Amino acid sequence: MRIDLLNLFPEMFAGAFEHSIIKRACQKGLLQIALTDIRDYATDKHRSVDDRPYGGGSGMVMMCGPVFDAIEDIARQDGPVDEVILLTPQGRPFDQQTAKELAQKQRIVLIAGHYEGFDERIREHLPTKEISIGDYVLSGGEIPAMVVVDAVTRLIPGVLGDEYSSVEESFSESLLEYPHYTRPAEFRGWTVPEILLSGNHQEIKKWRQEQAHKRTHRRRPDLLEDKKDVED
Ligand code: 4F9
Repeated sequence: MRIDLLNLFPEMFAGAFEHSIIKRACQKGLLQIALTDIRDYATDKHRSVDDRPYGGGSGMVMMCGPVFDAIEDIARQDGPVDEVILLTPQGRPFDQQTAKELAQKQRIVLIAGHYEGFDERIREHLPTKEISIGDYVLSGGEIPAMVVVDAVTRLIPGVLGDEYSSVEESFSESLLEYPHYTRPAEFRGWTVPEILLSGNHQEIKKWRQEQAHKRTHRRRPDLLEDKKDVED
């Protein structure tokens, strides 16, 4: 899979993709990340990518020209683009289901803007989708783009090793995680639940399922409601 990231601060992404699972996915050739600086497509001597809003008001707006030129240029490179996505607070709320859908694609383009937002003609006339990672305002779309890359990368076939078995996932999906423990069995007088030391794998599995359900019910009942919708 190839992910193109159009943005104004490519340096922000440097560290984010050089560790752990994303790094491994790139090394294995399962993922290719291409950063494009929108500023490279500015046409004036100040390399402007934003301008004051028509109608007045505070803040700056991302201009059409550099974004259209950048998109059209990268679309000419490599294979066809399956999806162009703007990261904005107005977008579809990002969730695991969306991540799964994106992980099926061969090539996606994520556009991370800055300033007050994009000129409306970008969302109207580029074939884009919009994704929000949550109801809060950030300084720009860079961190949301990193969130999407991380969630999607984990779902590309072959990226995660055998340690994440599909059997385990089938019940934990859409539930919160059960409690985890590691050595020592006693720390400052606090012990690990007896069952986990029992070696009885069937009972351990049952206990974990119960814990995951209890925790989800208590903290995120909305997740159980969602699940019911799917089953109905
Ligand atoms: C984008 C917030 C996606 C949440 C982009 C300011 C944003 C955002 N999800 N906030 N620019």
